[in-house]
Amino acid sequence: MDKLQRMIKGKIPGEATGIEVRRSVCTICDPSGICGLDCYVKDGRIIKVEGTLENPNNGGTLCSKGAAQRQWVYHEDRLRTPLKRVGPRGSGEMKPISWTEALDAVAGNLQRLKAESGPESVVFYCGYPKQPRPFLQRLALEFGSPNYCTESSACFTAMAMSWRLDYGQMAGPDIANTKCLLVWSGNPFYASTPNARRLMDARDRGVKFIVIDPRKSPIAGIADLHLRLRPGTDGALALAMANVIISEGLYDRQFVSEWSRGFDGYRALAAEYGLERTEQITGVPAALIREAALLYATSKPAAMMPSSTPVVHHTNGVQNQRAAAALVGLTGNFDIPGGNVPQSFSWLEVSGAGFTTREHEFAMPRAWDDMPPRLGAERFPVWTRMIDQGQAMDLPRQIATGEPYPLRGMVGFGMNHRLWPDSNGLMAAVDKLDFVCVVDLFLTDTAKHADIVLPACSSVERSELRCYPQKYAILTRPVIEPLGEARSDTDIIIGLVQKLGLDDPLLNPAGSGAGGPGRGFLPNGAPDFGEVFDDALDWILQPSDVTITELKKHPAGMPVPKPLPVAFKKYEKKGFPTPSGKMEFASSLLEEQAGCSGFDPLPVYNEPRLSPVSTPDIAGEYPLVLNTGPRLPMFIHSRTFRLPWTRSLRRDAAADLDPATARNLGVAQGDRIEVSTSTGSIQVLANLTELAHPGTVHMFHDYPEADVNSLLQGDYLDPISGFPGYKAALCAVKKVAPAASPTEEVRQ
Ligand SMILES: Nc1nc2c(c(=O)[nH]1)N[C@H]1C(S)=C(S)[C@@H](COP(=O)(O)OP(=O)(O)OC[C@H]3O[C@@H](n4cnc5c(=O)[nH]c(N)nc54)[C@H](O)[C@@H]3O)O[C@H]1N2
Ligand SMILES: Nc1nc2c(c(=O)[nH]1)N[C@H]1C(S)=C(S)[C@@H](COP(=O)(O)OP(=O)(O)OC[C@H]3O[C@@H](n4cnc5c(=O)[nH]c(N)nc54)[C@H](O)[C@@H]3O)O[C@H]1N2
Ligand SMILES: [Mo]
Repeated sequence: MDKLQRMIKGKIPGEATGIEVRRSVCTICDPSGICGLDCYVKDGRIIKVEGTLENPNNGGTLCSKGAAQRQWVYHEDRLRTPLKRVGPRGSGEMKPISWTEALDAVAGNLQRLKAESGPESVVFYCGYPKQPRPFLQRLALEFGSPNYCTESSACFTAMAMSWRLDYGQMAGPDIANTKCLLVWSGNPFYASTPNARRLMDARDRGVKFIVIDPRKSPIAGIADLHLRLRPGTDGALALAMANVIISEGLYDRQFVSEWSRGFDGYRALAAEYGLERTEQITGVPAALIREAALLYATSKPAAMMPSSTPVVHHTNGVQNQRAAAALVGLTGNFDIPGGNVPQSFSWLEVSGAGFTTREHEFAMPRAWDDMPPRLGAERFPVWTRMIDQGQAMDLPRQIATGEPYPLRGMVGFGMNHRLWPDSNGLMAAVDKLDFVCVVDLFLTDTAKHADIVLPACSSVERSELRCYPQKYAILTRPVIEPLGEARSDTDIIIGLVQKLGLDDPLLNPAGSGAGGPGRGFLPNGAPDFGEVFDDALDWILQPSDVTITELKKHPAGMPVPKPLPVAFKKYEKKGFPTPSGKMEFASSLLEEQAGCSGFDPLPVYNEPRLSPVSTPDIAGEYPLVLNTGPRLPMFIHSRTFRLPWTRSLRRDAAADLDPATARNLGVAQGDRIEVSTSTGSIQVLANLTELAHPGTVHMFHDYPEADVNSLLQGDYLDPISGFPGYKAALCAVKKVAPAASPTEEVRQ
């Protein structure tokens, strides 16, 4: 082999080899793990990927999913053309059609439904992808439908709502300056490797870790204290900790008396959670609860790290999360260096990136009051008051009942029916709609039910703006041509805005309905909306010093110019953005809803709706707690099952059981078991692991062959947020067949 061939084989970039390193981002995890991605491109194809060294989030690293990027981008199942359904819904019988035909069909059906049943009859939905969201919301509202909703109906929002009920705003941990980190759920070693690296740095600095998690997760393994509670009992635990802190006189009297509302009621409520009683409820030894409360209250400053989901994935989730968040104010750790610091929101669900944008104005071209009520408005009034989206968990109900008005059409970007509890029920409901369009990279099991399927492209084939709490921003440009006729989600939305002839000075500047004023056409024949997209971003960025022109000069991203300074104790000047202007141990908003069950103004503890304590009769038949969706390092929701590298790391759908629980059931490693609830059953392999909580079955979600959400009831929801109780239902486990071979094992 000559030298050049060896250099090509070694993928050495340079003129001689014709290999160019182009910068992009990996959005396989979104938004917590948007990692900088260096793509080695030769002859228009990515031949290798690496993490971008300059990117402050990943600093040159990539996780197993990011490393499998090329299998994601070039997967043989990638959609390459728009499709039209020709067989029955769900059959997957589709025929390729042109973009013109596809967009005509979507726009035509939307106009028809609008004329027949009003614009509100069409639902615009976005799954886990974040990039299209402000654009899709703008399209929905301009079309006239209030029914814009997203996967945030089951992720993050309820946690943020809980903090907002207490403080009027969310406040993240100032990890860099803290002495003690109270990790209230969250497993960054599996769920966010960039964060895990920051936590390891904190650990090296001697920061104390307290971890609240039913499982012996990796972070629990390095904690000073690990409180291993029964899933869904967080509220009781938090109140018991408050009780210790208050009765030992360790709370911040000045903050509480000057800046809080409802403390007396809160103190009385906490007093009901003595250590022994709380040990019985949570399973955490009394002495350990006390020790954790003392460590958190006496370490100054101390920060709490909430996760976006596990605490609020419960039928009692918002109140549990409120009780946990209340400890921050109680101990005087709110908005101080090293405590929990609220920071303004920048772009695409990232706060604290050091600049503000006009994202909200962009996404909200109309006011909610000018439109009919949103999805879930009546059932989840607190959500509707606080969140600028519909609550998607109400979809099956409204489709079935037609109340308060019929829903007839749906446009779903990255829509995965397996997200919903009673996933099959949701799919059956969607099948009743008159018209469904799904936009995805793959012909997923959900997309097979659509009338029109549009091919989206991956992050390396599109332009997008992203930012980081490290005061850093990046604007990517496509590093390869889109596969086949795939298009970016935002281009699809701009195309629809123009096809529908919507009056939108930014996305339809020429006001044409004919395909737009782009700069001509892309090599794959699509109209080039690059300028429209860039101009829209520039408009959005107008209040900041970040500009598209400057970003273009820095393909790997750049530090935000003149980042907004981080200020502390902002409430001393402006008060809290709550109705009372104070931190609310007793929530004014919930007070208004008094009478609805679970809507107590104080963060009361109620058992999960299904639990060995609340429903002992059901627990007689289904004695184990079903805790679904614990993250696995190699999978992300439904996305990476089909990639050979990631799938090889855990081939079989499996449920985790602790060895003692398994022994009692007569189950051994690798045995085939049936996990059942009163709603249904699935078969998976048993994975015996000390990580698992005794008496609990932990099962990752979204496996096509074993969909754990088909075991949950569709109305198993938190009454305040509408979030599903993914993390505590009841189930039974039965051995179906012994392990196929002694070597058959699943690992984590
Ligand atoms: N690899 C990978 N990474 C991901 C994802 C993925 O699917 N795969 N998903 C992304 C998304 S969308 C999200 S929202 C985040 C979630 O990120 P994390 O919350 O960090 O991850 P989880 O594994 O869902 O939950 C964290 C821990 O919460 C514990 N837990 C479960 N139930 C309870 C409970 O009732 N109380 C308490 N205190 N703890 C409980 C679990 O045992 C687990 O160890 O991860 C993101 N990152
Ligand atoms: N049982 C249980 N269920 C859960 C959870 C749990 O813990 N337990 N977690 C919940 C949480 S926190 C979350 S965030 C949700 C995850 O929510 P989902 O939206 O179900 O997440 P994904 O399966 O990652 O993505 C949905 C679809 O988006 C497609 N997609 C990927 N990238 C793009 C893109 O750029 N454009 C377009 N148009 N499509 C794209 C994917 O191919 C996929 O089909 O699941 C929820 N469901
Ligand atoms: Mo999530």
